[in-house]
Amino acid sequence: MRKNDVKDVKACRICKQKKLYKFLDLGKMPIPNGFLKKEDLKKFEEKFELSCFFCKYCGLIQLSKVVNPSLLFKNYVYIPSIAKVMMNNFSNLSHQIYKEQKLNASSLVVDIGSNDGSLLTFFKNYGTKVLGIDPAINLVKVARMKGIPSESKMFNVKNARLIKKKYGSANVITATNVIAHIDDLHQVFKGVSYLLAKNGAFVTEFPYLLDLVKKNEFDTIYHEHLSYFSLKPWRRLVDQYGFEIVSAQRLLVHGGSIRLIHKWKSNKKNPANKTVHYLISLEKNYNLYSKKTLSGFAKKVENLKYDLTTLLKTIKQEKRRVVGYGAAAKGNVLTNYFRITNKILDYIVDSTPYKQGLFTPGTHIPVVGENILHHDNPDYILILAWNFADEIMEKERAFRKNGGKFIIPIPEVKIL
Ligand code: DWN
Repeated sequence: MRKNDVKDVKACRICKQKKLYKFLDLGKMPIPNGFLKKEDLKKFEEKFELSCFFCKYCGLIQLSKVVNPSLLFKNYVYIPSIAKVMMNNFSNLSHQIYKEQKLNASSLVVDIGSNDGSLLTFFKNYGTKVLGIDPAINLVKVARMKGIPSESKMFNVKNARLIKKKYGSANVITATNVIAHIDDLHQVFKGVSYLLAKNGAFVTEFPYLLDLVKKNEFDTIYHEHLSYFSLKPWRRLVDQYGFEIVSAQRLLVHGGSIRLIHKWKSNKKNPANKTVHYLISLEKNYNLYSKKTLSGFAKKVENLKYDLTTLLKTIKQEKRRVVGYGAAAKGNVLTNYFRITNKILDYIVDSTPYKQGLFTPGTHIPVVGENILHHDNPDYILILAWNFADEIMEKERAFRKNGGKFIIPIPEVKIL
């Protein structure tokens, strides 16, 4: 491992305090989207510690280590456009923002972590100007081919200045499932403060910690996600930069997320304060910020590990076959931590072209297209992309009609 491949977190990312308490340790494992080519299977595979701190001062949950982003995001295989659920979410988001922010053809929408341009395509179809920012060169090329202007950069103050100089201020800045991936949150907010127009809106969407803890979604904890946000620490961060939350909505996507719209603070009455206070009260009533709750979460993970590995062992002893569905980053965390390898899952089905033909990191399970499943007859499908279970079971309803059974691992092990 090279010196700058990983660094220790010594202070809280939001409040800079050093009162950090480790409550979850998933051991060392490879990066979750580090899929391997066949010829690389015998090569040494770098593994990085995956454990979580709780900041006793502001409440932020964060990884104890930061893996160099160039190892994680330079050539990225995750695209949101595979899942209908995600595209519906982007459609709703763009419609809501276009209307509420009264956007028009002269408006500029900048998307931080724009991936393959899926979200911006909806804004472009409304006629607004769009610009994507993403470090993944491979996905920026895809976005450009779709007619979405995109810059292959990390978002920070320096690049915000370059963007403003070239494209002007942004009427809307969106950041969906990306803020949690960024180590220096203060750089992001300084960049947003510089780039956002005075009457602009900063729209963020990320998995909500209250859902993660309540629904045992431990496998969404991985090296890409440096922070796990809840309203209490998040409000502290936005407040530092002169923003206020003017809308807060809980969403079902990714196991439970939250969409927040931020505007520059004004002396106008902010009706969203009630919702923000309500959500923070939910967090406190659940004792989200207590060692007892977080240690209890770690115990629930061990129970889940016992339940699923015992079920799979029984299935294998009865000479029956199991395959996985959804070569998701979260699936690679679950299979690595539970040691579910290619000895248990014959393959994992995934519709993402970039993942097919590759092998999962650490567990070396082949990733195949749906057609392999449609010509095969396994007894069970373990849905690793459990956040899309309904969509997947609907798509593969013939499998169940032929007597096959689905296993859903989260929030608890269920056979359907
Ligand atoms: O933050 C992140 C979240 C938003 O998405 C990224 N860091 C990485 C990524 O995490 P993930 O890989 O766990 O995301 P998904 O979207 O839950 O992965 C689902 C996988 O399942 C994808 O590889 C696509 C696949 N899939 C499929 O093959 N057929 C999904 C559906 C719905 C399908 O029908």
